[in-house]
Amino acid sequence: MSNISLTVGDKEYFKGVPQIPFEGKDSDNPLAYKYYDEDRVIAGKTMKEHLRFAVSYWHSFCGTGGDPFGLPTKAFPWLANADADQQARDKMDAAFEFITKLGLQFYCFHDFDLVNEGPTLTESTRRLEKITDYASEKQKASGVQLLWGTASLFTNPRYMNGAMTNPDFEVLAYAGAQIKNAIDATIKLGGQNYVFWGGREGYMSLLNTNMKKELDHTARFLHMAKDYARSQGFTGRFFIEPKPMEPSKHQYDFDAATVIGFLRQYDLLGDFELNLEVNHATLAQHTFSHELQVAADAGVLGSIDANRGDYQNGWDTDQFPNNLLELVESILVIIEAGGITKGGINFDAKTRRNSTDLEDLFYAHVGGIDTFSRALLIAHDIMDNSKYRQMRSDRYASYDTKDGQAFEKGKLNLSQLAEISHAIGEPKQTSGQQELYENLINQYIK
Ligand code: XUL
Ligand code: CO
Repeated sequence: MSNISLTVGDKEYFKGVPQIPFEGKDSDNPLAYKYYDEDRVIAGKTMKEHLRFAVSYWHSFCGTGGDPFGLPTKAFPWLANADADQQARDKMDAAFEFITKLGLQFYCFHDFDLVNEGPTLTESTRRLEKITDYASEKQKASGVQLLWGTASLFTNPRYMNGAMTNPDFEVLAYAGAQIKNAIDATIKLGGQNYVFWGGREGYMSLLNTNMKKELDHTARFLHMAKDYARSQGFTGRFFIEPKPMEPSKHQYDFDAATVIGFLRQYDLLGDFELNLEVNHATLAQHTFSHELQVAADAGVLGSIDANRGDYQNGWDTDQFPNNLLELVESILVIIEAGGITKGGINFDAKTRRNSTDLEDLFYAHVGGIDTFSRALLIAHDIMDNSKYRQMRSDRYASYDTKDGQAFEKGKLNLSQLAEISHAIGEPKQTSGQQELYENLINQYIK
């Protein structure tokens, strides 16, 4: 059972929704977990420790269903009070009720998810200080923790030309003030990580853009943010979240490989890792497992934003994850990388515009949590009981002995490679057996 206690104050927003129980795969209760059994131990860790699920504040408590063609569709009761401080507290009551009813451990926020941005920087700062006092109390009472905090440097019109990359120093300085506040809030709430997603850090047209200057500024900014956070005692990780486009035409943090190159170039590896999002991988024309593999191989696999895109649409639909095969393939990579240890799985996903019942928020999370849980069980089964790992290492067996091993160890030069090949002649053909691998994965989806 969850060690998270339910403290909802005197208001209950999700009336009639109980604490979500685990009932197993034969249950037909839509408000029960079929696969997420938090205390079940797999490979020495509980499911809860493996998965480290987080609820994202922005979609679930702030996202009211507006889109470029239509007005909001969702009248969340916690947004009804016009007083800024009271509305922020109501929203937080709803958030903690929701997270504790799901039995989850973590949440994530942007600064201006917690509070509405004020008319001045001073007023925004005051609002944030007030709500983070309240969040401290709610965290203490419930046991819910902060997985990561971040700052919204893309919503306000002042950032239309970028934040850290803005051609105007005054805008960059404002972004600095905002990030300082968001880092302070994260530290105050014991946040385990801090995220940078650069929605406007890119360009719409190269004609008016000095790319080198903008990237140099970004690196300088990230060093400043890291140095400030460390000086304030923050020991967590910083994550960069790659995304190729939207809202910018081209974003500098295009994909995992691009960000790793940037971090290496500007001496930021060591403190910074990646927060990878499924739908962002899709937009970059990669599979999610590709992005995970690139990060894992560079030692920077930090955290996950869980959702899915739409294979017919070219934009960021942020749907709740339900593609089991995609997640099994992804979790195979995560297991080989040693798991998600410092980050977690944050549901950066929104219910559809026409999913307007409060229960829909629960169905969406229950479904996403169960899909990840089921994928975790299947992936471990594949790793432990199938020939998958062996098949893949056998494929490279020619590098384990003799000349292949000498090549890997750097003991052969190009002339020697040529001599070896002359002696062997035409290599024998070896099948890649893709279909066999695919069948094996499918066989374990049961
Ligand atoms: C946008 C996105 C953001 C980041 C945090 O596509 O994913 O919500 O996760 O700023
Ligand atoms: Co995200």
